[in-house]
Amino acid sequence: MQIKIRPRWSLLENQATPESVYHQRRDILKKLGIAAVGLPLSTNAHAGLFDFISSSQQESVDHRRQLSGSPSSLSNSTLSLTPEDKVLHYNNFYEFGTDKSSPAIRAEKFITDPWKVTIDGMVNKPFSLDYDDLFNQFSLEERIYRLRCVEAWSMNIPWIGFSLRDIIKKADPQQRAKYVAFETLYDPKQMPGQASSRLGGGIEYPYVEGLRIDEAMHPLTMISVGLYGKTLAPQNGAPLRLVVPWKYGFKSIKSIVRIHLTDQQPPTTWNRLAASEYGFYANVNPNVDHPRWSQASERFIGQGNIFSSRRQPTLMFNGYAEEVASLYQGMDLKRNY
Ligand SMILES: Nc1nc2c(c(=O)[nH]1)N[C@H]1C(S)=C(S)[C@@H](COP(=O)(O)O)O[C@H]1N2
Ligand SMILES: [Mo]
Repeated sequence: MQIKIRPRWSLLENQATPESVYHQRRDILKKLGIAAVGLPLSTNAHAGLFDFISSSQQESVDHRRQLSGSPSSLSNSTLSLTPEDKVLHYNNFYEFGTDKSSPAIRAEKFITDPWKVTIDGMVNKPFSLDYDDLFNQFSLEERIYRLRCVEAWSMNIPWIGFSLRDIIKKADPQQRAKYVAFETLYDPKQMPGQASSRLGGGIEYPYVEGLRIDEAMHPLTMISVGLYGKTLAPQNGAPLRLVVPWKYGFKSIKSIVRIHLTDQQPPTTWNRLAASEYGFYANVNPNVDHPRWSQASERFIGQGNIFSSRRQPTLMFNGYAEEVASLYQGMDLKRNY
């Protein structure tokens, strides 16, 4: 059993969750053999405008695998988490259609096992991982992160996974590698949005994303393989997706097949589509508005119904400024949006 040094953002979870829930949660995670490193959650809670959308969804079959041990009810009773049902039914995954309810329906039969993801480019030891490697080769931990979509809604999600840097280190990166490029699966037979420009929102596929190497190596940057105690559902980017909690959600690319180290800043899907609206950095920033709407506040998707929906202020770097602001020292964040 490895001992983890808990960073600042993991310390205060017991202040955010009722104590009984907190302990219950720890017990469950221990049984699952997963290390829990939480983050302080603020008093947000309560409903989102879109609750009625997800509650009107038809229930689809849940194919997700329990990650191990007993059934997990972790934090379901915690107000500050976005309910699992909403994480599963309110999605952006344009490969399966552009409206929020489509991915859960259209991705239901998406094949995520077998899977192959390749780490290559400017590394000394390129390698590939198959489906089982994702769950066996890295020590999984749970992390509750905020997710802030550029469309000004947000969720708090208990992800399971590991730091991206665990993968990168294993590949022995070369000094000249300055960026990391990511690519989603290209398979129009399975992904109807890739076969039809109308369904897929006019995006050029495969979906691609990128990070600077220091962003990629930051311990908060995560590869997620699960949420709410189970493997990811296809609509959330199974079997593996990126989670960069201080950046707008579109950086957190789903269903990854390639991680490529390079010395050039890689193209990114939303920047290609509308460069004036979506930059390479896409750091959450309440002081830099989207050309068409304010980013100063967000609608939190929580428990409850449409009548109790609420807005909350958006936080600089989505609440992770203390951890990541130093990465951007001296940079003009209005120009590098
Ligand atoms: N391949 C791919 N990854 C993607 C997207 C997408 O359309 N395709 N949408 C992004 C956007 S805009 C957001 S907000 C998040 C949503 O993740 P979730 O549906 O798991 O909440 O996924 C991101 N990753
Ligand atoms: Mo998004």
